[in-house]
Amino acid sequence: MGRTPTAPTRGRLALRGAYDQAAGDYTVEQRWDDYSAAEHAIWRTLFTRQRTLLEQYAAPEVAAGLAGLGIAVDHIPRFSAVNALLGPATGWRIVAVPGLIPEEQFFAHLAARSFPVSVWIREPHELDYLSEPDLFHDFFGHVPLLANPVFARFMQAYGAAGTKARAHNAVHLLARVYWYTVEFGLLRTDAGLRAYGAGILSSKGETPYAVGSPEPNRIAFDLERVMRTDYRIDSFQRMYFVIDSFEQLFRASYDTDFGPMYDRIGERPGIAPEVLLAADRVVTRGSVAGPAA
Ligand code: HBI
Ligand code: FE
Repeated sequence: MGRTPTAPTRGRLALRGAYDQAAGDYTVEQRWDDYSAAEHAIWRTLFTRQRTLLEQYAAPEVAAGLAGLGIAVDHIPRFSAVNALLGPATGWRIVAVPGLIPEEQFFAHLAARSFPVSVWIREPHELDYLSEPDLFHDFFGHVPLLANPVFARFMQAYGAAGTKARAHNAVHLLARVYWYTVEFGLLRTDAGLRAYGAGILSSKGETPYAVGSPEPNRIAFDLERVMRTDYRIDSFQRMYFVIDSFEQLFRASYDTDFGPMYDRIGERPGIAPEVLLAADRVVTRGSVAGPAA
């Protein structure tokens, strides 16, 4: 490896993780014994609050994953204990990282079935919002579905696609797929729409908003449509893409050659999330929708 990891930049934001202690693949030790009582209490507060929303708003696979991985309310999870259950379930493991890591290493981890989880947890004044992924977002939002075999295979295929996207200069297109599925995806179920995206599930406000608000647009998932759609990082989403099953997501990422899509979309400007197209299969037309494009 031979090079010292440096913190990736995100605009002008300084990232707060201890990057100087990371290995070449950006992993660090979790050092569970170093968490303070106050940090465990933050976990407890966030976990309790989000868990109560799951039954009404989340894909049932999320609660199943939390239960199957033995995640307790009273303390920050020990990654080693989680891995002892996650490995046998799907072959995945979680690894500790200082925070956001560069795309290249992020994709490489996913392709190798390891999911990077930030070691630090937010402070009391940040319970409702923060701009970097912390342990609560990474863990509560992402890890439960890694216990689902189909979703886990999708994540691995996504990571493998990352390497190809770099060669096509299309990482920004693949990032939109991640955003609109892994972070902000909705699933159609017999009981109605449910959230499976981590950005939704780790947010107290966006969980009911994504599933039930009349404001955002919601349209049926279509891979190329997703790749063409801009997203916002500083507010609740104005567009959500709805999948019918995790199998659909896996098929879309595994069977499709993204290369021709990347070439078709190229550097064309993205479609604003408020905009609905004639070809969209609209699930709910939001109050943010502009005139038909
Ligand atoms: N690093 N720790 C961490 N977590 C992420 O979700 C993450 C990242 N680095 C890059 C990255 N995500 C994005 O490029 C994704 O859009 C692919
Ligand atoms: Fe995330």
